[in-house]
Amino acid sequence: MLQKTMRWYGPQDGVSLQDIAQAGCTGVVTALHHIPVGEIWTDQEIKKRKHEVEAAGMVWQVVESLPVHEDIKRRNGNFQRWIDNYKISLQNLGENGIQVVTYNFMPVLDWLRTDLHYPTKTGTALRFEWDAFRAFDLFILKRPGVEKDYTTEQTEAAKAYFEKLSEENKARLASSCMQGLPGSKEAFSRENILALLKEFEGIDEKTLQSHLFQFLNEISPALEKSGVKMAIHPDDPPFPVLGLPRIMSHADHIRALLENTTSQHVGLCFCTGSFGARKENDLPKMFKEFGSRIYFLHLRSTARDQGGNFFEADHLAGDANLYTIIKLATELQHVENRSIPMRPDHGHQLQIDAAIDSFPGYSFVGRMKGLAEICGMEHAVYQERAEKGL
Ligand code: CS2
Ligand code: MN
Repeated sequence: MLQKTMRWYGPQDGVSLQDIAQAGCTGVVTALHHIPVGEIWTDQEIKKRKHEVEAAGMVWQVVESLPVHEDIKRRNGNFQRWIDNYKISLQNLGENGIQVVTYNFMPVLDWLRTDLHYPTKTGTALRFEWDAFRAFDLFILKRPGVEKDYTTEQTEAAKAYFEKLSEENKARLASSCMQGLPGSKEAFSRENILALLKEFEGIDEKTLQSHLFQFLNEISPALEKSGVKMAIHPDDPPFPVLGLPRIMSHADHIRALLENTTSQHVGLCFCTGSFGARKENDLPKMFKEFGSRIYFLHLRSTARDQGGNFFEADHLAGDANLYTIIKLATELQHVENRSIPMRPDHGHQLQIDAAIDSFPGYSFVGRMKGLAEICGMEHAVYQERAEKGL
């Protein structure tokens, strides 16, 4: 069976560990958000969090994220020091029995949506719309050189979109696109983002890819020694944005990762919602090809439209066929005799969730609904297997 988990942002999260346990989770996905990026996660701090989770009757199943310092992505500044620290953190995590680390290698931004409260029949969902995003880029961020990234048609459409927005909705768009990193309540500012983007000038897809592979090969001895597996989260959304390269958006990117790294401890966080936002990504095919290197599963669905815009659909709806993925995961677990950690990833914000101070996408009741639907599908898969005598 999949190991049922939910993300917990630590003591600052409005959703408590008891809530998560009551939802039927046996594990928690968490991170030490209070430790500055790059610094060592000490044995003491790890133990403190681990005991907190265990006191609620669960285990700390996966770290999400042990963030990779921007210097490592650029391979300049203090990158060597951050890599050395990273190895020590991995060692400390391994010694505490935490064996999966999820991270991403997206420069500057961790994830991006243009609307955090897109109304659906069942509450509100996170949405990404190209016109809105281009309007942000062109008329709010006013990124130097932005014009050359878009066609006249795209610019016109973004302009028309922007002109129709009320002042309040312009501010909403800005704050949605500039929210801070996971676990932080501090938003980016325009100046902030522009300065960070400048630091990545001249770094293209190939360069960023080679920085990722070098980083992973350098930490591989520490991974093997500590037993920790690195599960990379796909780009979210899986397209280049703000002129930044993206290197974990489709199957070719995954193949490149596996071909250029040496350790079996290098693997994937298979996020159906992120990969699924790109229509060429055939999720079942990808799952079959890369299954043995999937160390963590994020289950959520996205509904795309013709223009490549998407919103986060209910777990039983949208374009990702989660039933097929759960079926494939069940087969894989039997063949490989292992149990894969899974979290329902995001959920809708239901009316009742508004009363809880949670992070966007991490509502309690909405995620619990997603988890219940996932459990139902998994139950059906097992029932079917039993009927077939498997
Ligand atoms: C999530 C994460 O968007 C996703 O698929 O799994 O990327 C997460 O929401 C971000 O890290 C922000 O917390
Ligand atoms: Mn995800």
